[in-house]
Amino acid sequence: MKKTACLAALLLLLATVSVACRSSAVSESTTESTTDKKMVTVGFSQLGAESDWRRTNTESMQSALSEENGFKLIYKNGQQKQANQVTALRMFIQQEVDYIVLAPETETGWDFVLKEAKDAGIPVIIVDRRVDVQDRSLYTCWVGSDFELEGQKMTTWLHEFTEKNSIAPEDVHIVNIQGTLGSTAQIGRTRALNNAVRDYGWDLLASESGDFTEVRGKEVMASFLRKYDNINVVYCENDNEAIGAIAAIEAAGKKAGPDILNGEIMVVSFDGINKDARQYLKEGKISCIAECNPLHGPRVQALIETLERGETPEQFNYVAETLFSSLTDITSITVGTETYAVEIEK
Ligand code: GZL
Repeated sequence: MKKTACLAALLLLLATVSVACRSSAVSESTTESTTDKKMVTVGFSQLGAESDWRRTNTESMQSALSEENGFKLIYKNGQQKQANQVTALRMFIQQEVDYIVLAPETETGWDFVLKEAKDAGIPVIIVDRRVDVQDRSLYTCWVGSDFELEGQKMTTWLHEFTEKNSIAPEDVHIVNIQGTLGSTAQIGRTRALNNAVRDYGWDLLASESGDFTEVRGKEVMASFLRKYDNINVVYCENDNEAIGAIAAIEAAGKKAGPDILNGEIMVVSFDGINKDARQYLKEGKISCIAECNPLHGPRVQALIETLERGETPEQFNYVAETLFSSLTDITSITVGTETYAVEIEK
């Protein structure tokens, strides 16, 4: 009897030890697999949700910087206020994230908080618009568009249009519905237009910010129409403004279209993301859209993965972009020494 009891006790002891080993092995392997899958924590400060472009950009970032891709993403929407973005960056620093990604509302006012991130040893990646800081080592790299080039492509296309249709420069009466003042997209697109007005001799009647939104685009266009009776071109610095402007044009009993010597008002725009804008392009209500690509998620993911490998990425990473138009007689434009195809959409 005693022998049996000893044997049973021994077997129970062995069973207990083997379970303990297995569970520690499991926990080690789990620990090991967790160690293998070191999640990279990213604090992403997005400027807002003002446009289709912005919402598409946010979706792109969230799907690229996902758990299955090895990221823990902390997303903060700044609601178009730099102060909110500064607060978010300070929170990311407190949380000791591995990387900060910043999509800045406007270019200035970032030196102090970026210095805090640098002092905390957290690399910062700037996405989309730029930051204007004294010390460029305050951020590791930037990825986005060449906004002035977007504007140069658009104004070159407009110049080609006037040449092909024998429209004298002094007969081009243009208004600019600008983007958010002080944002890199607005600065670049506005600079390109102002330089074209100077170089080609167009009549620039007025410029005012529509803040990249449809509501403000409509309000600004309505006010322009009340003030000027000779507008025949509207340069909208994004699609949402263009949709608002067309609503105002039609509410005023006028027609958006390319026949500008016979009373139509040509609308040109930037982005190419908004479905309504692309439909307007097919219908001829918008004559040309300069692409501004929002799909920066995979690009930022690649930059972080480069840094994770201990390699150094380029500091400035530009995205290639095109022009879309429904007018078939301009199939390419040349800016400087570069020629760009125009994608015709009918
Ligand atoms: C451009 C981006 C601009 C878009 C707008 O990269 O910053 O902001 O053109 C968006 O649609 O609101």
